[in-house]
Amino acid sequence: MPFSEKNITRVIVREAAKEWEEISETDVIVVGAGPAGLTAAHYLADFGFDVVVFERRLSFGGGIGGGGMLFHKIVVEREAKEIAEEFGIKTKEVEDGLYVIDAAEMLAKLSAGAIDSGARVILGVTVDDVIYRPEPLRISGVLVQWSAVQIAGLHVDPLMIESKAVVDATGHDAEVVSVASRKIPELEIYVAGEKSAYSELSEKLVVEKTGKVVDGLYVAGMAVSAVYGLPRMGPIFGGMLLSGRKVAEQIMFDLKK
Ligand code: 48F
Repeated sequence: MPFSEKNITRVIVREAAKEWEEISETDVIVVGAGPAGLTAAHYLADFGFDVVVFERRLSFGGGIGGGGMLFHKIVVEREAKEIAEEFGIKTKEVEDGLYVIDAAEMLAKLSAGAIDSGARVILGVTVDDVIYRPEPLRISGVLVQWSAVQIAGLHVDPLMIESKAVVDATGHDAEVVSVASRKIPELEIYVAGEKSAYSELSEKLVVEKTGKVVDGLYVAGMAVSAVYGLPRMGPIFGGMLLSGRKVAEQIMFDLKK
């Protein structure tokens, strides 16, 4: 079957450009392919939304791969076990109510679960700003840039993607909510910054506080702790899974109204 180099180039450029044209207007943008973002993307896609996940790095999983201080295991509590199992992740109860999961398995299966549900994941793209509209004041999309351009420090204007909802699942820095707070003061968002560790309390509060920050902008996962000044929890990940599912359910409720 003859082909030459030009065909390879054409296929890649044409197919990627086609997808970028489609995603220029999408239902939900999830920022960050960590545990919270991947879980949210899976449920949102299952609910029937067009979902794009932008991930800064060229890899999945955020903090999953590092386990606990590079020990390749992760803990989830009983409340989150069913979500892990829905992704086909094996869990083993090792202490009362605490289950251990292999880090690589969780990383691979959450990623596959999000993609198999129909979410698009685009790696190597950083979200560095938001689109807003007044009256009613709301977030209506994001600005994206190749991570490589940012790392190189090049002055290149980003592209813009419109959406009905944006999920900040960027982890400890809550990057999307932070930029909105800094650049759109009329939103009156105050990012408190996360507190030191109190795992049990944090796991509960992170789920409770997951949800809408302002119209069009939602927060899930560790970013919730950053926004609301909650304690951190360390390498127990049940809250991330529960938070990802909760934000998806809230967006479904809000967008179906
Ligand atoms: O940090 P991360 O894993 O966030 P998470 O889903 O889970 C937190 C846990 O890993 C752990 C913990 C709880 O058990 O304490 O830390 O809340 O994943 C966040 C992902 O977002 C990407 C980043 O590379 C990572 O993969 N990310 C961060 N900022 C941006 C981004 C950005 N501006 N644009 C695109 N991706």
